[in-house]
Amino acid sequence: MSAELWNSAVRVLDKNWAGDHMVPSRRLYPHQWSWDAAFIAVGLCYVNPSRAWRDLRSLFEAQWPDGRVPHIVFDPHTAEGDYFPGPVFWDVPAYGGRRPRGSTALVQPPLHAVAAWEVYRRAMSHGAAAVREAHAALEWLYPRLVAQQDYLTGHRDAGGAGLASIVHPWESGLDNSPAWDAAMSAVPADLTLLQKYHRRDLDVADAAHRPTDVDYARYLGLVLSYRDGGYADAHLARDHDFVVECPNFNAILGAAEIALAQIAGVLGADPQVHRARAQRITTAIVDRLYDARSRTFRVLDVRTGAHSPARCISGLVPLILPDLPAYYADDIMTEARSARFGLPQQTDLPAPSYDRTAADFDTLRYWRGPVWINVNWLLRRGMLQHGYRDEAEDLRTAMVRLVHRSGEYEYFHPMTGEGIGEPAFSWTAALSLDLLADRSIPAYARAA
Ligand code: 9WN
Repeated sequence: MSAELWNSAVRVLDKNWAGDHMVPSRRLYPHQWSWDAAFIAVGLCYVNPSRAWRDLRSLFEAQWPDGRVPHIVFDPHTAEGDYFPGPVFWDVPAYGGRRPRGSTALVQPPLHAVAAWEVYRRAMSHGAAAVREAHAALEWLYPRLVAQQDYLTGHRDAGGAGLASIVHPWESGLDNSPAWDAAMSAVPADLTLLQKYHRRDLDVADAAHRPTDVDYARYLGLVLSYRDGGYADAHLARDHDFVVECPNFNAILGAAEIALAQIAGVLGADPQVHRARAQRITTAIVDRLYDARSRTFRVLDVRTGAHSPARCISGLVPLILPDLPAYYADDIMTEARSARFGLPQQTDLPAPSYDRTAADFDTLRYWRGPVWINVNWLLRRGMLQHGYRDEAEDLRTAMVRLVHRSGEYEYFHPMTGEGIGEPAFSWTAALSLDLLADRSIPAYARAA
């Protein structure tokens, strides 16, 4: 089983390589996506470390002067009509010597430092030239990764407590999650936008899987209002209609500082500053995103100060923080094992994206129920981090079994395991390689 899955995952990554970057999938996502590149690098480095570095480098070459790393870098060879909303809709001006309309203006979870560290620590098994390549790549990336963190904890600290706010559900990576419903209900839905603009996702994907028109109108409206303000971040909490702090996004922000501490150590820079930042982020996540009544981590609406009522997989991801006190790690594991996320007896599948017991649990619609490999990969990493080795191993085998049985799909039906969304999806393929190869306890275990 392992060899078969390994070979087919490698074939997916070969097919999706576009010369200097990887596309998430050929049909639905024909450009480069930010957090996809991080997940992809984690697995691609086993078979082609040079491509893993090239992909990360292509992404960071599109970094804005203010430090933001765009959520999509547009491929100039892809026609405008092949993806919506494309370059013309975003209308990003030229910056840093790059052509205009080269990227979006949103961000995604900053998993790249974690990915860079993973690619670096695997370079050893590829020989001396790969180690030299990895060292040079880290030197190039390090200041850029730091600038990314500074942007997120500076410009995006709309809540004033040292966490990053996201200003659009697309920034979360968990786009259509019920975690946004409460905050999104206050965002105007101008349905005439859908007469003006054509939803290309519905041409290539099943409407029952994709966001509703009302949600999509809100997505477009949020981009247009951010665009009208020149994509500036001043006064976000006052002027922007959607400003939230997400436990998944901020846990990755904290994990990035731990990885930066490791990278700084290799490069002779100061690791301590990163460890201190990681600690501050963990403390702020606990202070602001933990709901003591339900003993879960929730999305916080910065504008209203309210926690989202939805229990989503994003609330389990703070487990990746090594400094998270055991008390909270235990709560996350209780939630993960419960009927809401746990592996029910009739299936042996990884965790769904949303509470299985919720009345609006949806087995098909994007991030509202289906199983995704990337967030389960994060959850497993957190389990290893906090010593839940048996559960981590069960989750690893559940993921490998699922992808082997159903194929490298974008996501999976949470009851049957059937593959849905895009086939030949890059991060599912890449993370399968990592899950097949890596049974070790991560070597970054605890911030000293
Ligand atoms: C919008 C590319 C991206 C992922 C996101 C996933 C989806 C796009 C969409 O695809 O988002 O960015 O059309 O919904 O939700 O996590 O990065 O794979």
